[in-house]
Amino acid sequence: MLSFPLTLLALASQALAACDRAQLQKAAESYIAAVTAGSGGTLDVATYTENFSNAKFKTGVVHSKPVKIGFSNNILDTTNCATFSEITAPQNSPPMVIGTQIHYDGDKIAKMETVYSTDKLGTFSNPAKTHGYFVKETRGPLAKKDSRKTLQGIVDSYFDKFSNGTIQVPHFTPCDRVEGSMYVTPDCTAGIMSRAGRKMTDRRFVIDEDVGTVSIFLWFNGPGGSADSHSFRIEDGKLKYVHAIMVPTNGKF
Ligand SMILES: *[C@@H]1O[C@H](CO)[C@@H](O)[C@H](O)[C@H]1NC(C)=O
Ligand SMILES: CC(=O)N[C@H]1CO[C@H](CO)[C@@H](O)[C@@H]1O
Repeated sequence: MLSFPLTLLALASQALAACDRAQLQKAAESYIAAVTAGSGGTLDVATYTENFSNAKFKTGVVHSKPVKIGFSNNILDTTNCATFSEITAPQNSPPMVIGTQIHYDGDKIAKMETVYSTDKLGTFSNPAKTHGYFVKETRGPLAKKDSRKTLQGIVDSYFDKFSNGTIQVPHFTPCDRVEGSMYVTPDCTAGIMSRAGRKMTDRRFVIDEDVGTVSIFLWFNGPGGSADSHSFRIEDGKLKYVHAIMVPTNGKF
């Protein structure tokens, strides 16, 4: 009888521990190590998707073989117990760009989603060029933090702009957008093709206020459109960098 409440207590303290920044940092580093090792490491993943298709973590495309990582960046969401890792592997065979959201339940991985492009798969995909753009960015912790609500609001307005062109998204000049081989600057919101009724659905956020960075996974143009990973660096309420990894699931985006 005594063991029951004790177990609950242990579970509760684990859940809190996993959402601690230091713990999430360690978890993100274990993920990067698993990508490098290629066997899935010791990670135990309950639900896994690749380009929004259900897949098996250890036998899917991305985590079944060692990946030669060129650059990686992790963000930590202590409110949602989640991380987002962005990886370039321009020297890998095949070259890849990878975005992975991981959602923790205590110290267990409840759900992992990976969107990846290669030199042959994805919109404007070009891992070598993407890598070159990513490594030039500056992304330290921010002195003045925006709230979660502000950060998510800016990202929502970016995607709402696809169906309502009059929406203005605050941004720096320059603000840079990287979409594979495409580099859009000094206005990173330039070229958004607005059309009434365009759908940007099933938005899943990972938000790190310390570095003003938001990861969003969504169906670009609705279910069956493109599996989409976008990330945004926001400073002082304005966009600074935008990244996109987009994989059309039916040949068009
Ligand atoms: C489009 O956005 C503008 C500016 O935010 C807003 O005033 C307007 O109501 C929006 N239109 C529609 C159809 O949602
Ligand atoms: C369009 C496309 O190639 N999508 C792929 C995304 O990844 C999954 C799992 O590796 C593949 O099954 C899809 O074909």
